[in-house]
Amino acid sequence: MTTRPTEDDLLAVFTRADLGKDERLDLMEFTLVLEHLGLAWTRAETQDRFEKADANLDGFISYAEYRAILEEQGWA
Ligand SMILES: [Ca+2]
Repeated sequence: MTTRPTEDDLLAVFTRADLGKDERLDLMEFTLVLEHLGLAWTRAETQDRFEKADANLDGFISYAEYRAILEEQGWA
């Protein structure tokens, strides 16, 4: 991705990755987000980011948590 994604893009990426359609991402779905954003990480790095993104420690990434991690990492 060469340009900064818009809010619509970010929502589209989240929605596309949310295969369970439960408005939250598990680790596998989070991996899809990274692929959509063109970020290639190892399994260990992905797991580490996932755990950091999961602010309320429920094992899933909500849209708010997803937005927070994107901003914190400077991806959006
Ligand atoms: Ca969570």
